[in-house]
Amino acid sequence: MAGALNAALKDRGGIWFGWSGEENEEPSDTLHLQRNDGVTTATIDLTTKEVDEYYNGYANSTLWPLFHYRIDLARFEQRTGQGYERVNDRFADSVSPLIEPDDLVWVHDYHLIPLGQNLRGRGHKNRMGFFLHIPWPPTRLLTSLPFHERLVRTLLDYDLLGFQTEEWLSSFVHYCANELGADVNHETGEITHEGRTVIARAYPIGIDWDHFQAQGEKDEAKAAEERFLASIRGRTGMIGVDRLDYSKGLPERIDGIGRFFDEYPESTRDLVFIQIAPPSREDVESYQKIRAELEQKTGQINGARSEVDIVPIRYVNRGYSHAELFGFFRAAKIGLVTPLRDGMNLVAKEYVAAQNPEDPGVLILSDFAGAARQLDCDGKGAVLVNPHSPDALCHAIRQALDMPLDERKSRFEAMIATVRDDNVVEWTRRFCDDLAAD
Ligand code: ADQ
Repeated sequence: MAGALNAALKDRGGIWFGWSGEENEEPSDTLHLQRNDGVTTATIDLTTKEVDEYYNGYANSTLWPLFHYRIDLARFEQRTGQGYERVNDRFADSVSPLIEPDDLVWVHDYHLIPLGQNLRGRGHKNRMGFFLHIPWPPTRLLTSLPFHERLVRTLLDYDLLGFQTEEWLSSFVHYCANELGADVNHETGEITHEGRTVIARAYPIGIDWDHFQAQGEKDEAKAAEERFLASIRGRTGMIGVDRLDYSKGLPERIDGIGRFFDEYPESTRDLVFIQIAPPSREDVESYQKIRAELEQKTGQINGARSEVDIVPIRYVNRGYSHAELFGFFRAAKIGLVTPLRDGMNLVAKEYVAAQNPEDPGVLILSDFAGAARQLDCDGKGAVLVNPHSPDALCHAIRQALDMPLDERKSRFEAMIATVRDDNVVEWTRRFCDDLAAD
C-alpha cells in the first residue's frame, strides 16, 4: 500500500500524513516534516500505550481479523476501541492546520476510518474521500462488533468511499440499507442518510507498472533470477510471496502442497516450493502463532520427504527488494497466491507482470482474493482455487505442471492487459477525479 501511495503523491503533489512508526513513553505533538524523493511527509509519534491500544489493539486485533472474516481471532475490548478513537482525534488535531480550503483529502484504510468525521468537526468543508484496502465484511459479521454503527456512521461524513471490489462494496451497501435504513441508488452509488449523501464505488487497485518494469531491468533482478534457477538445479520452481499473516492462507497452502507430494511422491525430484514470508505485526499474539504453525508444517513435510540433496519446501523468513522479487517471479514456473481473504493482493499482479511473454508461468490464485475478479478473465486467466481445500490446491498444481505452452501463453495474455492498464496511476486518477467532481 505504501508503495502505491508514494507513486500517487509523486505524480500529483500533496502531503502524506500519518504515524511515524516511532513510539515514545511521553506524548508529543511534534510534527515531523520531511521531503524525500519528491514527496512531503508529515508524521507524528505515538506513545507506547497508544501503539498498544490503537495499532496492535483495535486496528490489528479487532478490525483486521473481523474484516478478513476471522471473528474467531478478533478481540473486542472497550479499552482499545477508545484508544482507536483517541488516536484518530489526535491525528485530526495534528493534520488540521495543514489542510488548505481547496485541498482534496484522501484517507486510507481501516486505521483511520473516523478521521474524516473528526476533521469535519474541526470545520473542514473540503472534498474528502476514503479508500478501504481490505475487504468489507458481510453485515452479520460486522454486527458482532460492539459499537459497529458508531464506526460505520463516521464513514458517511466523507464525500466518496472506495472499495477494492464489487463484493466488498455490496456488503457495505447492504449494511447501510439494512442496519441504518439509508436510501441507496445502485446506479450512481449514492447512499443518503439523515440528509447527507456519500458516493460508494469499487476502485480495484493496481501495481505501479512502470516502476516494477524498471526494477525488472536492473542487474539485481537478473542476478536474483539466475540465483533462483541455479538453486533449483533444473527442477520446476514454485513460489509464494506474502507478509506472514493468517489472512494469506500459508498453513493451508502448505497442507495443499503436502497433499500434492502424497499424491505424487516422485515429484519431490521435479518440484521445489519456495515461500518468502517476512514477519509482520510481531507484537500481536495471533501473528506469533501463525509463524510457529508454518514452521512446524514445513518442518514435517521436509522431515518426511527430504533427501541428502533434496529439500522440497524452502521457507524464507525475510523480505526482498522489488527487483529481486521480479527475478524470483520470472524464474518460478508457478506462482501460488492463495489467501483465505484479501482485499486485492498485489503479489498476484506482480507475478504476472514479471513473466516472460514467450514462456510464462502459471498463476494459481485464490477465489477469495479481490484480484481473482480481475485475473480470472472469464475463466481463461489465472487458475482459480478454493484455498481451504488441500485437494483443490493439489489438482491446481498438477494442472499447472501439465499445462502446455500455448495455454500458458493465452492465459498470460488474458491477464497482462489488465495488470498493465489498470495500474496504480490509473487507480489514483479515477479516484481523485471522482473525488474532485462536485
Ligand atoms: P498487503 O496485505 O500487504 O496489502 P499485498 O497486496 O499482497 O498485501 O502486498 C503488498 C506489497 O508487499 C506487494 O508489493 C508485495 O510485493 C510486497 N511484499 C509482500 N511480501 C513481500 C516479501 N516477502 N518481501 C518483499 N515484499 C513483499 C493491503 C491489502 C491487500 C491490497 C494492498 C493494496 O491487504 O489486499 O492488495 O493493501 O491495496
